[in-house]
Amino acid sequence: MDMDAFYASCEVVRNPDLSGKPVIIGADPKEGKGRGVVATSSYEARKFGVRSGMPISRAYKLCPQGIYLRPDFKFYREISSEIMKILRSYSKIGEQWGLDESFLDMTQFVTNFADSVEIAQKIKDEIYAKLKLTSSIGIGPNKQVAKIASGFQKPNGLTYVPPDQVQSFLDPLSVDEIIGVGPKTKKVLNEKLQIFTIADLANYPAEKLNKMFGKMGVYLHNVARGMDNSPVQQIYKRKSLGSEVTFEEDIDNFDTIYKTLELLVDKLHKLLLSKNYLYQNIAIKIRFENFSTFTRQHRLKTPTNDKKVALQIGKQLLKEFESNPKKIRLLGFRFAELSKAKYVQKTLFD
Ligand code: TTP
Repeated sequence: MDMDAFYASCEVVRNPDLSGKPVIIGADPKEGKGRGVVATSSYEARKFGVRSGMPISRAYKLCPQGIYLRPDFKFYREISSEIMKILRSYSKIGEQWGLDESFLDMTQFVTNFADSVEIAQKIKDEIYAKLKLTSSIGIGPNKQVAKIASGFQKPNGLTYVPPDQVQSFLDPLSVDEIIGVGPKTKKVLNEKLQIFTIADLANYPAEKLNKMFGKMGVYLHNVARGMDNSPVQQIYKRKSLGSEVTFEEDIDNFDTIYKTLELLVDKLHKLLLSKNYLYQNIAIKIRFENFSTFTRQHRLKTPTNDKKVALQIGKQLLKEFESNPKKIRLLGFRFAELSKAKYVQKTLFD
């Protein structure tokens, strides 16, 4: 189950006047001069080309008439816990991803796959009745297929992939539909191996994938053939790894800030690897001399343990503060939405 345009939909619930309008959640666009990115947008805003992760200045160019709101995580968390409560009443075996996604293992409640379609519709109806939010559900014989199916007919979708149709469902899809295949892996698959669709991947020799990607290659080969044995389990959604530095003296030199960020990322990344975690969310915290404190966070599409990505995002999140004339008192960094790594990805060119 994956909620539709989650943050934006929550805002519409709070203020029904926004219904049907292009709502964009993220940084302040400051009439096109704003920094930072789009967290999400309503489907109406997506018609203008607005997408998650896009610079807010670009979103503003595409959709100046949009309604731009800063995220209110506390509110989204409250709604999220209502949703998860509803899901738990259908199955105790659940695995929550972020605030708005969850896998449910329905094995013990159904005698055949088709039964779960009816249950999924009930879940969607109950979420809508109680919270006025639409969700999309995918049903399949494993998590990978269910997740891809959940995004297949968004928004307000319900897609059922019976076991004997898994391969024909997966075949035409782009490789980056697979959990863990981000832009970098997609690029290597496309450009080096001429693999574009999941069918291309399924037909590619397993040994070659293995050589190129290590354990990730085995994973790719299996999921392209519809195989995924990973259990639905409670992941470490509440866990995070963070640290803060209060400077001896307040500073205004951003080179020092970035160096400090590097040290924090380095230290926390070692810890992350030693605990075999992946992160999906990065947050920074900055406190100025007058104790005004700001946090910024960025959520990745898929979990990773890549240090470079962490540093790059951390720097990006800090950028908007560069122009602030006040001195800086404290800097914090946090890896959040941690999950256990199921496979260890080699660097792509190993
Ligand atoms: P998603 O489930 O990826 O997206 P969504 O719910 O906004 O829209 P849909 O699934 O219908 O396409 O993300 C869930 C929330 O996480 C989203 O509402 C906002 C947040 N988010 C970010 O903050 N940054 C991002 O880059 C993404 C992708 C999501």
